[in-house]
Amino acid sequence: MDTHLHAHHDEVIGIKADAAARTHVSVERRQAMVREAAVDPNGFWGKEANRISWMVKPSKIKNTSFHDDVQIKWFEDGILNASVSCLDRHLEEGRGDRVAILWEGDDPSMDERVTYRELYNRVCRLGSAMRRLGIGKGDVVTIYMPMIVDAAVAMLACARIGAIHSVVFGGFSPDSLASRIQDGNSVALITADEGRRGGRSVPLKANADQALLECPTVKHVIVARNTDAPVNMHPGRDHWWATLARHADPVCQPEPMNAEDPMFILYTSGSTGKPKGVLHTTGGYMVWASFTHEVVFDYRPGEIYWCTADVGWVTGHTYIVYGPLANGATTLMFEGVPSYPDNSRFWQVVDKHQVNIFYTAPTAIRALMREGEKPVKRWRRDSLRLLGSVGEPINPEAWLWYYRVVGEERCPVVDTWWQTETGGILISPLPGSVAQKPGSATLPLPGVKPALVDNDGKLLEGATEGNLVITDSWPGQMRTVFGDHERFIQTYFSTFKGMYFTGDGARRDEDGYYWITGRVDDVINVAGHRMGTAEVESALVAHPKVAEAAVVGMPHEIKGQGIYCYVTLNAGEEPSDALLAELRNWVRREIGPIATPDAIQWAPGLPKTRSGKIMRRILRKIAANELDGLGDTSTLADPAVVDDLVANRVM
Ligand code: 6R9
Repeated sequence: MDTHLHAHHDEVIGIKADAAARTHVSVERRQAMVREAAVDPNGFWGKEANRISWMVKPSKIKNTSFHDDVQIKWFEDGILNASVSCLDRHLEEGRGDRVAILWEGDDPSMDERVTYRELYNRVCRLGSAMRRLGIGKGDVVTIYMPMIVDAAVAMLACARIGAIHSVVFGGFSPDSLASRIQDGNSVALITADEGRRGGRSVPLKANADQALLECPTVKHVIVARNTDAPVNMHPGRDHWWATLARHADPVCQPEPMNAEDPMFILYTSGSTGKPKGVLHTTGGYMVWASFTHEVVFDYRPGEIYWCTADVGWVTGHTYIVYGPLANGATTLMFEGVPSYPDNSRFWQVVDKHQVNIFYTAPTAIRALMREGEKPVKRWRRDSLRLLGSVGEPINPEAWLWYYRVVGEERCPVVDTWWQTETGGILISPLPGSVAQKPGSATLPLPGVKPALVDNDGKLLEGATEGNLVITDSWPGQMRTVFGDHERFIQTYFSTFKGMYFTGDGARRDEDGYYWITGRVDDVINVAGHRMGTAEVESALVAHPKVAEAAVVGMPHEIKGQGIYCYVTLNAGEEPSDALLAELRNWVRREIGPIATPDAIQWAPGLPKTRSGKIMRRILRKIAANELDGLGDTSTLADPAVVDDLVANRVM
């Protein structure tokens, strides 16, 4: 990990008077919430549960244990449907004409405003159509969509009929899509003809067709028209969305769901090669999404809120779709990229739609920072009042640039730490009630109990550094790994007994502020995308000329981490530039463009212990060009391989 991320930064940016005056979570209210959530979690979360709609209100609130056979139940006798909180309720309470989704196309001349009433109608028609196809409660439906309104409609329609959605990022390859469909036993796939990003098209339907060759469980494919590109339609299996919707019943009764019924699966990388299906249930997730969206972003009715993530990631689920819609917000959905048509696109969109709250990733901030202030200053940005960051540690330099140049020192910055597994934000300042320190996610939200432990699981006190764990449950927590509860317990609750292990390391300072230092496992974070090094390794060794591969993260100016690969070829194969290019493309094709290697080094041998374990610590150091601290190499089977790797490091 980049050393500048560790830079201790003592600057404290106080609570801005202006921000404090406008925020409704005052210092006192925050303290009261923290106290109440700690002392009386049942009382506190029982009350917060009222922020969403229930068919039957829960009487049991918290029933959780991180010990032995981990049990996590929230609101367990409550009955609800997530789509009702996001749609019906707003219609009943007179918000039907408010814009729910403000869509901005990749092409700057394209946009669309969808009111809560229109969204409700679109969701109901798709939900009815899916029911007609025989899809219902508990069925898994994979969604492989571009960033268009229909992506949110598809998610909500699944929620409405009780189907479990599994959104797969539109940038993933056919193989990655297929393995996620297979793992979930999906019965249906919702996709589009094509997606568009940065002026280029993404052949989603063609990718899906290829993936489906290996997915016999999928009986129905629903295809949205987006670019109007010609696609193959497989008779009996494939349906045009518009045709289904035209003939569908406009009334679609919401499926009554128990609070602990599954709501969605989202695949995420871990230390092994196989992505995990993180499973979230209905009640706790919705309460957490709504609560955190309101208090962290200080959301006020009527405001325009923009999260630049993709719905293929958890940030898109919780902070583009469910959190904002549960709160009756206007959520901006952007199809494009920050650099198209030029590097001022974000700020042009902020002015065009008068965005008040803006939430993006450090990698985007660093990329824009490199282009200087001019593209930012071309636009006014005077509607902005709050800025957020998510996805990876934000280095103080980027934080300060975001705060000073983008926000003109007027907007608090919320650096929000969380994970796919946590469902929503766990550590973040609440604007106006927590003084900011550039580079720190600051303090836990009410009801969140982080701690630091050493490698033996001993709790560390005071200002220190260690493994970040959470010692008690919060409503938005994942409940299991889909189809593999043993793996859930193994991954998250066995490293440190009785605690949820995040996989992250962190430092805690004298004020109790948390500074996340990055992953302590074999997961790397490339431009905010989480990736298991084992996934890239297995893609590489699948190539016929590759004997062995080891992949590590390396510091990268813009992306935070880049992908550094050590590759050993089969006997008789010769390294060449052509093979290098071929391997890069191979990984892109196997996983997707986000996994493209930044560096490939030919390694005649890899540093291994006598028992055959690859010493990744050494490989990380070489990739980072930290050649002085290679440590003890005497336990290696063949110490000479290290000299060769050092002499031939690339970049
Ligand atoms: C929401 C999301 C989770 C991992 C997490 C950590 C890193 C996310 C961060 C952050 C430092 C922040 N991470 N937010 N690190 N500061 N504000 O990104 O989920 O894709 O599952 O990634 O991302 O390493 O463990 P996910």
